[in-house]
Amino acid sequence: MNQKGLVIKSTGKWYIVRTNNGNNVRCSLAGKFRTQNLRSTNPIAVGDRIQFKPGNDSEGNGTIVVIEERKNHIIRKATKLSSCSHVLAANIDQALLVVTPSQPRTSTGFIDRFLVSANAFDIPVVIIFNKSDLYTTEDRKTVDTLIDLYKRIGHQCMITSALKGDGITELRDLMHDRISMIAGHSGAGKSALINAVEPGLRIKTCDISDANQKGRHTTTFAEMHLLTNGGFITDTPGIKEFGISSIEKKEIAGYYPEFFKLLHKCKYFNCSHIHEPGCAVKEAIDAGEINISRYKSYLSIMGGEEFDDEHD
Ligand SMILES: Nc1nc2c(ncn2[C@@H]2O[C@H](COP(=O)(O)OP(=O)(O)OP(=O)(O)O)[C@@H](O)[C@H]2O)c(=O)[nH]1
Ligand SMILES: [Mg+2]
Ligand SMILES: [Zn+2]
Repeated sequence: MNQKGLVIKSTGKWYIVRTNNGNNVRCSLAGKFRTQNLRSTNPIAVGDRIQFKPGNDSEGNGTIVVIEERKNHIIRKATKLSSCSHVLAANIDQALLVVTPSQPRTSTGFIDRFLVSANAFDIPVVIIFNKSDLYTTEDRKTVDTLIDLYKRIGHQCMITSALKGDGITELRDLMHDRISMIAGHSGAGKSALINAVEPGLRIKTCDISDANQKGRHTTTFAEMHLLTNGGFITDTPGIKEFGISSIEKKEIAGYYPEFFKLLHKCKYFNCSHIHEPGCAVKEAIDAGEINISRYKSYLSIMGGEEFDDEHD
């Protein structure tokens, strides 16, 4: 008989499935799933609820035979021009986006692309500004400006230092009893933050490289960790670029909440806020009510070639 479980780790070849009674079972994927949806590099992601046939080989490996419907997921393309998508995590209550002003630097374009993808599934995103112990006066100003910007459009923001422990109690409270995923560039401190919240986990972390101030891709597979006080946190490998996937071009503006709020004031009901006259969004930008960095990231997404419908 099939058993139910939760995928807590995926290497692409093997899946570690946690059963309802807390056992971890190594499973492979039934062949039929491999050929479906070739545009995705991973038909099953961490967080998926599945059914498996317990194995009868000497190692007790199982075979995943049913993938239950997902409540939501965070999906991206590795590069803007890539034709393959990758699901970072499925069935999450919230996403934690780790941002650093330097070492490595996170751009607003990257943040906004992540937010658009999360908004498409109504997944709340908390922005975590990490490595506060390293901030220069300039970094601090940048972070304060970004916090002001993202709070205004409805995102909770936190400042943390995994190294010094700042903000870790708040982060622990935030993760309590929720299924969270953490994302960001390599070296931003995702694994270090999880270790700070839950020291028993001892996840491997690694210094960023001196030469280019970038991370070394220490975490290579997404993995869901159980929190002792309740909840799960999925650590993910660092991502360089965030290509939009599975969203149509005409939907993008709807995932910029401050643009969406003004759409009814635009002259055209289907205004793209790019070239139309009487556009309330452009007026709000001129009046300084909408941040120019948000409009720039919007134009970059709209001008890109990452939309699936255009590749078909
Ligand atoms: N100074 C300082 N260093 C930190 C902080 N958080 C993490 N680091 C360091 O930054 C480096 C990278 O941290 P990781 O936790 O491995 O980064 P990651 O985001 O998990 O990176 P990938 O697994 O490669 O995606 C490590 O040397 C950490 O010790 C912090 O708040 N302050
Ligand atoms: Mg890591
Ligand atoms: Zn408009």
